Amino acid sequence: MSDHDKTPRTSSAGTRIRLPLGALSGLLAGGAALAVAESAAAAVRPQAGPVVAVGGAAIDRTPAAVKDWAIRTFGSDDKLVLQLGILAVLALFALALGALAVRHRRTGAGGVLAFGVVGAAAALGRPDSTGVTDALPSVLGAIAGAVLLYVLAGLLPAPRRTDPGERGEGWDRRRFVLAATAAAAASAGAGVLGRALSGAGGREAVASRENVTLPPPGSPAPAVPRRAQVRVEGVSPFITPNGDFYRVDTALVVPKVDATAWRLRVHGDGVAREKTLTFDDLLRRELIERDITLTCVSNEVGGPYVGNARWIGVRLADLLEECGVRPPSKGGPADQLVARSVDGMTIGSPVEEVMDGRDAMLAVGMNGEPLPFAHGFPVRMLVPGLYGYVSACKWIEDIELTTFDAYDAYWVKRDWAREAPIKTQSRIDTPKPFARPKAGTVMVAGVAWAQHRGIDKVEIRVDDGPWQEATLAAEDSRDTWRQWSFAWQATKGGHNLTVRATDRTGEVQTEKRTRTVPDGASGRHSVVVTVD
Ligand SMILES: Nc1nc2c(c(=O)[nH]1)N[C@H]1C(S)=C(S)[C@@H](COP(=O)(O)O)O[C@H]1N2
Ligand SMILES: [Mo]
Repeated sequence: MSDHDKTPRTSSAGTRIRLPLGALSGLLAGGAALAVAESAAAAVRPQAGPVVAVGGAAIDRTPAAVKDWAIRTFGSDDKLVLQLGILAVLALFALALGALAVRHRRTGAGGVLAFGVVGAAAALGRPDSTGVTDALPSVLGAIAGAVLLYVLAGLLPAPRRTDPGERGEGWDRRRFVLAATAAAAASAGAGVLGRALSGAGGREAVASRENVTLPPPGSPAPAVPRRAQVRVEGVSPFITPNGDFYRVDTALVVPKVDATAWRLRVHGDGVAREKTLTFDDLLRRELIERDITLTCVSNEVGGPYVGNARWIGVRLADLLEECGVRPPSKGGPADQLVARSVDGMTIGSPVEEVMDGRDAMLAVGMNGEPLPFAHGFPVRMLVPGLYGYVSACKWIEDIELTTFDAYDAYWVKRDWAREAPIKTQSRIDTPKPFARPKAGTVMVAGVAWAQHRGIDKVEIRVDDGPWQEATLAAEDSRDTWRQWSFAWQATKGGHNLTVRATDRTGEVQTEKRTRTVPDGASGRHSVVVTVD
């Protein structure tokens, strides 16, 4: 062994690995904190977990424009991206706190506790928070993480070697590796346990949904006209299957509501007779069955956030009348109906429209089955002709009659319009953008909608040519979209196809492009294709 070999090599190696080992300890502590917190949340309430709570708080504070951008960019994956983002940020902080703990054990551990406070505050601040127990997951997780970081940091190699001969001083590699491995295994175990528990949490809800038998509607919908569906490949199906129906909501965890424990309360200004209804109360009433096309205000021109389903439910206007509610035009004091969901969402609809004779309903069924959980089981509201954010409250549990002056609902507080009838729109489903059809007859086809007004005409323009009338498919109802097709004699080269619809009030879909905020996008959909 040369002299050189006697220099404090192991010690400097020990010192050099202190920082990465510290960071690793931070990561392990963060993982343990999350695993404990999320499995505690699974046992208490999935929504109380720090990731979901912080994510929910972030969604509520996201400016409309950013939310819009997120929906546009990530589509239905927006919530997944948000949660991965939160995890990435947490991982960075965990690494930093671990590195800090190398020198300052207490401060590093204290930092982990501080994150617990943030998670707890977010959970308690959620509109659906059920009380102080919601803070528990974050607090327990943070304590576990802080203790672990403190212990692991204590097992790191000592900062400086005085005697190079003493190999193991301050650095018990075996104990560190053991502790770290045990921590990782325990975290993984807690994570698995959490998953199992959260699966069990919704068991009553799942059973209650399986036990629902929808009674036959007293007022059935007529069969969809056979010719409502154009026979052109690439056009959306006239009825959107539940599995393909777009989903837009703020829920990071889909609420699983037990229908047997569910109640709906109707109260507020001008409600002479308050009511609290059970799910069975609703099923015992006369049910109506209607085809209604639902649209999201965040749908871009040509976008996918529109779907058509056959809904079964209770006429909302009848129920309100039984409670003594009168619309403003008949002297009622309330002009706004605020629907509240089990997850704290508030959606405000105009009482006048809800009671003007249209088929506003409390829906219990969608395309022949109880509402899917993601679409509002056990009960959601629908008002034909209004965007979802002002009409279609999912997981509804409370209806309050009030005024637009007195109360701003969730989205209105975030820059969206108080009232938002659906704008007349049309979309080219086929050909797809940048398609390369062969010259000759090319079928252009798609959908157009102006719910509760109806579609009377759809026209197509090729490049800067004249508007040419498309063939309308049969109309199902004026509350549904309408399909159309156009046999285009396509000539070689690049072409731009534009569509516009005219609704039954005679209004032609405007070419003026607006953003989705505050009351829905306007403008015309066009598709660029190259004909070979
Ligand atoms: N509880 C609750 N209901 C809600 C929402 C929500 O975020 N939470 N989003 C609304 C919006 S913006 C739309 S467009 C429709 C979408 O309904 P769907 O997801 O069934 O298509 O639900 C509405 N109801
Ligand atoms: Mo929406």
